[in-house]
Amino acid sequence: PQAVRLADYRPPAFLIDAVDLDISLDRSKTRVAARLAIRRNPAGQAGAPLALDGDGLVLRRVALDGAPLAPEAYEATPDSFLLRAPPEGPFTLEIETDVDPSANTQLSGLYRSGSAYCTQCEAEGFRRITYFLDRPDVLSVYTTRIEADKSEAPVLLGNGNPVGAGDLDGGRHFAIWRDPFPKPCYLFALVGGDLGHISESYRTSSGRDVELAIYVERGKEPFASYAMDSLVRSMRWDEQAFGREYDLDVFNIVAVSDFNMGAMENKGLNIFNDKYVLASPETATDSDYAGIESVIAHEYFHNWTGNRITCRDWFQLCLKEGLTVYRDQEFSADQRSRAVKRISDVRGLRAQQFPEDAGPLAHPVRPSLYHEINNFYTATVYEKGAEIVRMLKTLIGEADFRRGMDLYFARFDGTAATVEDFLACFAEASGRDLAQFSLWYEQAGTPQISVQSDYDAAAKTFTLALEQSTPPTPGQSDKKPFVIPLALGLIGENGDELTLSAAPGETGASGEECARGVVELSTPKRKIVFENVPSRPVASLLRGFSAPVRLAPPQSAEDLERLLAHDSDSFNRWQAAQSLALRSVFARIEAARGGEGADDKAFFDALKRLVEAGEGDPSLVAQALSLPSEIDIAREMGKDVDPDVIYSARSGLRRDLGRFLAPALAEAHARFAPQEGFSPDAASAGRRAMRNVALDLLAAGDPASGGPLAERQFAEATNMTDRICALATLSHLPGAAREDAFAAFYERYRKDHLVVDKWFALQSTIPEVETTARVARLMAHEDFSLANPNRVRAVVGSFANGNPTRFHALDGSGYALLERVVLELDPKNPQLAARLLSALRSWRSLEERRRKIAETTLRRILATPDLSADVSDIATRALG
Ligand code: B3K
Ligand code: ZN
Repeated sequence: PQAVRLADYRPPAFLIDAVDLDISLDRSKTRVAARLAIRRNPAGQAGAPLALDGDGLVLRRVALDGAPLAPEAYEATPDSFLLRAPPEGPFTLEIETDVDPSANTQLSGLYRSGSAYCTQCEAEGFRRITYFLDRPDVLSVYTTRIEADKSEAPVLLGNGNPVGAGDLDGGRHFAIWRDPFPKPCYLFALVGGDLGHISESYRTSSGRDVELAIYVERGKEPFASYAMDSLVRSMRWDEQAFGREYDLDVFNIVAVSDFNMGAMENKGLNIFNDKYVLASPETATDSDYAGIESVIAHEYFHNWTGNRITCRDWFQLCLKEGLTVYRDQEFSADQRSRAVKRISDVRGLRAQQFPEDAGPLAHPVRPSLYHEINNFYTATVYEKGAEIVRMLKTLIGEADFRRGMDLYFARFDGTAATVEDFLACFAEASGRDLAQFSLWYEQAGTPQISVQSDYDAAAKTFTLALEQSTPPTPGQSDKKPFVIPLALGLIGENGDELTLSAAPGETGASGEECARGVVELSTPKRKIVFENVPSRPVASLLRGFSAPVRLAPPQSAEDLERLLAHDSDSFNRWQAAQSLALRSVFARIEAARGGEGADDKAFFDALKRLVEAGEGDPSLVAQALSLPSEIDIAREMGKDVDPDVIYSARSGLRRDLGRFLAPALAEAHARFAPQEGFSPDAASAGRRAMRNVALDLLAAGDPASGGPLAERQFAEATNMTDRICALATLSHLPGAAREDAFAAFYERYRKDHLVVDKWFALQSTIPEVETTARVARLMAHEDFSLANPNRVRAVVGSFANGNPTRFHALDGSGYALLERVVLELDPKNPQLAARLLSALRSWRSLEERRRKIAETTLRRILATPDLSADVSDIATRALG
């Protein structure tokens, strides 16, 4: 396909003010009648023909202002519709198309999930339903009439408010929905099916009543209650934190089992992957509960950031996604533990976005060119996009940030906006020039900050010499300096927090910087001198991960130990533990090559004190004990990565740590045994996290005692977190006990597809040679299907992204498995196939032998005939 460039943006030549749809649902032949009220855009190109987008459509009938169109007046293919000489004044175009929902395996447009009809239109699925100006800057008011067999689809849902319904002859019935808020077509949705639901009334802060409902597969209604609870809390939070109220009479959520991503924010009718709706203590883990809470919030928050204010074009995707991720992260932080939430968000950013930014698929948060927009729903656009919003708030302060948001909502409500529009509001609210700050949207790559520190005991001054640099990324060889907010503090000898006082003159930090504990690095280098420093301090840098950067070089072990014991910033205490663990892993790798071994005594002692302290937040202790993953370690290595070497070094650390801490861990495992009753709240989840990290380390240290302990916990568990964690621990211990546990788990949960996904996923990540064959067997299992994205991700996604030693096996068997699946899936569901293939995005950082096999694999895939735009785009850029 053609490259699309931001620089080529032109306003649409036509606008579509109103859309009337009449959709008659049928399994294989759904009739879509669209009546479009069109006029020329005064800001668009004069005299242009009307070119509508289509994708695989069958045209039945077309009429202009009520009269059938002569064949020479238009040109229609399945993928386009051209009206050669449209009227100069406003006109009505009626178009009737046929679509086949049953044949739609791409899960884009109108398709069937189970026995229900549903839609997914973002980014370009509406054109698979009817011919349209399928671009986000064309906003229309929609009225949708949906007709279906009443027995097959008693529930008929659309965008906006319900305005009519009735029975028809022949067992058919209809419902009419009207959405008064102009919206782009990517926010269109409909659902028809025989669904159960739960409902609740909500009164907004200004006293409007809203009827909330969540629709699920019949019989699953009780499992939607946590999602409903999350929705109500999200609605209240958005009123309080951002002054945003809901605006329709109803808000509906529908859970479906076949969905390409997490969920979709269609106006008034969110459609969800049921993984982010359904939960019960028996079937959902704490991280499932947290995921439901955040995705429900995310989609709800889109009502203002995405729907009321949408994007002018798809290059502006971060305008709604980065901002909405920022909002959902803040919501979860307020509902749970802010520190734990920050740690888990940063873990996610480093695991997903950093590798993307460091490899061939790197792109700016606002890209300037794409071939397939569906490949840009990335960690960079979403998670780094959220970090930019967070940095903006850190730089201008909370009050100006809120004023900027208010201005943005007031000024751009009802429009399709740009990143420039957004930034202008904050520049105005804060009086600050954000021109350099906007580079965060333009330049890809993760900045690296190096730090030299020097303590002058005679002068009692402490000097920090900071330097930033950003590596080249595809299409961007030279980088300008970013504006980087660096939150910091100084920890004195006794572990006390020192008051920052800057030396006067140009090397000083400003009084405001000192007071806030945030310095700004906006030049390539900056030297800062602090005075009145009584003894050599340790700098706690990048507190709370105040910017998406890498800090180098790592601090000394002694400094890190001081931070781990004393830093007032919980994030940096956790970071110190991670850094110490990384040091240990690298020392072990050196030792295996004949270098000096690791001396972990002080590190292990510090962790022991944490475990034994027994006070404070167990979830933070659990985070400190959760060692960097193999993927974290590979990323820190950066080049010539050998996953086998990483695996054995990390396993060695886990074994030694488990042995060293064994008594403390056994005590913690017992101390945090389940209490009466189950609560998904953060405090209870923290207790379970601590208990399970203890179990896992115990078993790593001594399988002979840890194994039976895990077996017992597996058998006696009263919730899914404890059960699946026990199974995960067992999964690393080869033998009959493990296979028995997997069999028992399957027997117990075989009817619950979301739990069966866990069963598949866990087996795919077993770090043993035999696993690749196991994965092939799992793909032949009666419950496996390429048609269900969750299942494919559970088996193949988990293998490719969560099992580094097997996926990167030296015999190429892991890549061969991925290649086979990608090519088989591509004709059916290209979006999913492309997503799976991006598991190879870091191939260049591998050691030579693996690098060669990965490259050959990518080249072979790219040479396959009839590849989708999605997969060929990923393969091309990965090789580029
Ligand atoms: N906006 C959707 C993502 C659509 C992805 C299309 N390939 C979900 C979300 O970010 O809320
Ligand atoms: Zn989103």
